Amino acid sequence: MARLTYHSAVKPCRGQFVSGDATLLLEQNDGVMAVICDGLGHGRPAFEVSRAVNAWVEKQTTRDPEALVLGLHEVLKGSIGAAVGMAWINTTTMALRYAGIGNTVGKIFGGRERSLISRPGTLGIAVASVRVQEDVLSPGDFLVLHTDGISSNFTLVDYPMMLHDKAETATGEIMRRFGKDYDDSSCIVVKCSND
Ligand SMILES: [Mn+2]
Repeated sequence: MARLTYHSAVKPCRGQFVSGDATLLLEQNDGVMAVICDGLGHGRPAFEVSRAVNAWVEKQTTRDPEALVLGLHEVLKGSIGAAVGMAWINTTTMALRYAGIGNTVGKIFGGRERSLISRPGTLGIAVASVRVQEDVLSPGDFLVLHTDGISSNFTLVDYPMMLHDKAETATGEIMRRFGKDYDDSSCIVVKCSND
């Protein structure tokens, strides 16, 4: 039976002690929620916004990405705003639902590489529309969510061993190989495997 393993990492921009990026991985009931967040700017104000995103998502009962994104947009009004990408994966069916607003990246590497599409905007400031993208993870697939502090155009050619690595190793390698020094960076890797 297929199962999920996952890992995340966050690193502050050079010269900062706190990160404006945050990640959240929640295993609940029949699924796993993965949220990646980039509070606008750097330092303490960005840190506070992304912390508020995590705190709010954690206490919600719905795991519907569209409802959560729209709810966050209301919660963040008056703040500096944030880019957020979130995926809910059903651990029985491996069905995935993704919604994102702003400049975060979602990709699935594996037998077939595909991108998860975020809509333009900034949560708390302006959101034109939300679209939920659906997919299904198969054993061997790696769901990768990251912020713009990681180069968005890396491929398996740049990291050929990824599909053989554990989620934890892949997270560290992506941060190390493709992270930018002068931006907060964060990454989530969710691996679907058969073992
Ligand atoms: Mn950023």
